[in-house]
Amino acid sequence: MSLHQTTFAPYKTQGPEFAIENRIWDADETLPRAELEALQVERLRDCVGRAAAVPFYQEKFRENNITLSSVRSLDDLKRLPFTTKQDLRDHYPLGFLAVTRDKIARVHGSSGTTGKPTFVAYTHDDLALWSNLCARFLYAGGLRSNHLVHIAFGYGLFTGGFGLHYGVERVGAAIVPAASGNTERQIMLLKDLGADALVCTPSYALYIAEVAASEGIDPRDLPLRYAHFGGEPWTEDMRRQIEEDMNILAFNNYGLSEIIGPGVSGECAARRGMHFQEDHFIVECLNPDTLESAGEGEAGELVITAMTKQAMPIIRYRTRDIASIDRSPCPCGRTSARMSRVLGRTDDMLIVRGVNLYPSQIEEALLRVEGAAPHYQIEVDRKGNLDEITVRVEMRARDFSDKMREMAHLRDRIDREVQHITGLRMHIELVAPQTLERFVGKAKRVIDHRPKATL
Ligand code: DLL
Repeated sequence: MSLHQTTFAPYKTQGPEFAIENRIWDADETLPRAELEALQVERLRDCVGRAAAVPFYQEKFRENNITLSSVRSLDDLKRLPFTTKQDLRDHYPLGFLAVTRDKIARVHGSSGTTGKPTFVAYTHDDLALWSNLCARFLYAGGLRSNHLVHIAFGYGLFTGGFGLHYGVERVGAAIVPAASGNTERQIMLLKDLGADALVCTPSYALYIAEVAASEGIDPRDLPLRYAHFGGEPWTEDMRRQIEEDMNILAFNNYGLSEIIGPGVSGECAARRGMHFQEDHFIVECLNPDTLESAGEGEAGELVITAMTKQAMPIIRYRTRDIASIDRSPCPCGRTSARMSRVLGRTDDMLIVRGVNLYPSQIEEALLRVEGAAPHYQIEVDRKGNLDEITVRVEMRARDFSDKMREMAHLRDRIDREVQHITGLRMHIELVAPQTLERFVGKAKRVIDHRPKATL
């Protein structure tokens, strides 16, 4: 029996019908390491060639004397420039295009620190690649062509909905494109249509289970068997809870829009980390302060090069995500390195109900409202199974009033601006002047009570 036919029993006490047959979607997932690395060098060179069409890279290459002949091995990656979210912002909206605009097939985006998103573009080939990469991890996690998949990710600029949608289609399975919101309706669809697999953020799955229970429906009785969760951090404890609450097997997948969206890495049936799709993305794990390689198995910032994307090749993108990389062989037979859960971020980005949120967005909203002082505090909690945000805004003494109507009006205006800029509903609390803590050094504006993953 070859490794690829191994059957993995889930680690929890579900029946044998949950055991996952380990099948590989495409042969490139099992390329011997030497071949994989040779392919990476070839693709990295192609990528540098294509990136030279982007003014940002052109300039960086010139400054650092980088030509195609300087890229001969993977070691040469170290000489290439980093790319940050700020670089993408500085070239808003599509200054990183390496193709002419008529070659673009789609644009997605993710929230930025201000009201404007960061846009990413795809050619038709990029979209085909993306579907295949999503198909790989979905298939690794038990999805088969006879399944029905309920997708409860937003369909829009966010890459979650469309990315997973076409990945599921590529596997050949059927889809209920439920999109996000209206949880009662989601439960009705899950129950009546009988989806086998659920695709959404892990916190939304917990919430679905909770709402179902409150409606007198035992979520364990739903026909669901598998779930593919991603888009936000979660923990092993959360996995256990969701699996128990819903009687399913849950898999983790990771991605970010700047690189491609979901499909950057995902778990196989062994569930010992997320296989990085290294034939398309090179991953480095660096100490975020020194930018030296983190030691084997040590946590560091993931820096990713998207070698094969045509519309927007991206070199050494600093993800700000902290994780570790495991290069030991995996029993599933895939030869790629695996990343741990995301353990944290090097910046202050929060992910709330699957939406990326920067405290500076809230600051921007407050600046638009006369009377809201610059002192604010954001508290994030998981109430029941739903992320909730409270924003406490300190009033300026001269605007502080005992007239209920005036205060309510001010609160509503803040509420509207915050929702307009972030796309999220939050509780807005106005507090009296001089009540919020003041800071000498870096302000600590965010208090996040949600559980965090550890290595
Ligand atoms: O969240 C892409 C995605 C959608 C991945 C659906 C998986 C499923 P962005 O909106 O650009 O893209 O947010 C990317 O989300 O840098 C991480 O901080 C976080 N993130 C994504 N997946 C995971 C995960 C999508 N499995 C940012 N665990 C990334 C922890 C995750 N964090």
